[in-house]
Amino acid sequence: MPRGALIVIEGLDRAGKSTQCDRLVTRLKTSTPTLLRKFPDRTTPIGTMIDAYLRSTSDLDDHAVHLLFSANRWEASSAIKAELEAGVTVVVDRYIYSGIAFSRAKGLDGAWCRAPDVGLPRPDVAIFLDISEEAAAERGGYGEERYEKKEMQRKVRQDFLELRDDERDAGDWAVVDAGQSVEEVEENIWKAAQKGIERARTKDLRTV
Ligand code: T5A
Ligand code: NA
Repeated sequence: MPRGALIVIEGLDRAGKSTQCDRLVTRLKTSTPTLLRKFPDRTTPIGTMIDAYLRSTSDLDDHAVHLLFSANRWEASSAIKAELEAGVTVVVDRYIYSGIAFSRAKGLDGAWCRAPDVGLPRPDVAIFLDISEEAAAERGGYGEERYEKKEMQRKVRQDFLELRDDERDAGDWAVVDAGQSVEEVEENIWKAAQKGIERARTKDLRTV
């Protein structure tokens, strides 16, 4: 049985990740077993601490919260591996690239940020929904959580684009213009997802 593909959707806050993950999962499900996962997963004990931090009801050192985000991925990692091995395609709403980009934007060292995620299942494709901070800010609900500020989002976008250019990740990335209509974005994500599905058909799962 062929393994499932690990497809990651990344982007700035309000880029449309959740909207598009739902559409992608619905579409994939018509031909292959597919599951959606989201990070942070706010339902676990670690996720509860992250949620309190993001909603500014608790304060944490930047390094400590970075490690919590990574630990929140590690909590799910063996389940994700088992799902992929069982032939289930897993679509993930934010993953390691958010972890690195947001913490680097706060001034943490890049190599230090990468280290705790080393060994996690590596995406077959990471699809980055690119949007200007201005366009993202105009979308509903912006400004409620800790990182939803223009200056922070500008730095995070820069960081995401640097990650794309980093040779360690370059082959895995696809950039999609998220400023288009929901339907246009969906179509471009669908095309990019095929790259990951093809990779999963022909190559073993790697680690970060
Ligand atoms: N974080 C996360 C870290 O710092 N480190 C980490 O390791 C991880 C994993 C929470 C925060 O945590 C940080 C990053 C974040 O700041 P989150 O829970 O994923 O992460 O929260 P958000 O990214 O803020 O998620 P949102 O749900 O707010 O944004 P989405 O999912 O990108 O956007 P979505 O689909 O909900 O859409 C937002 C709005 O835009 C509209 C939608 O209808 C909705 O109103 N919209 C469009 N409008 C016009 N045109 C389109 N094409 C549209 N698509 C959607
Ligand atoms: Na979301």
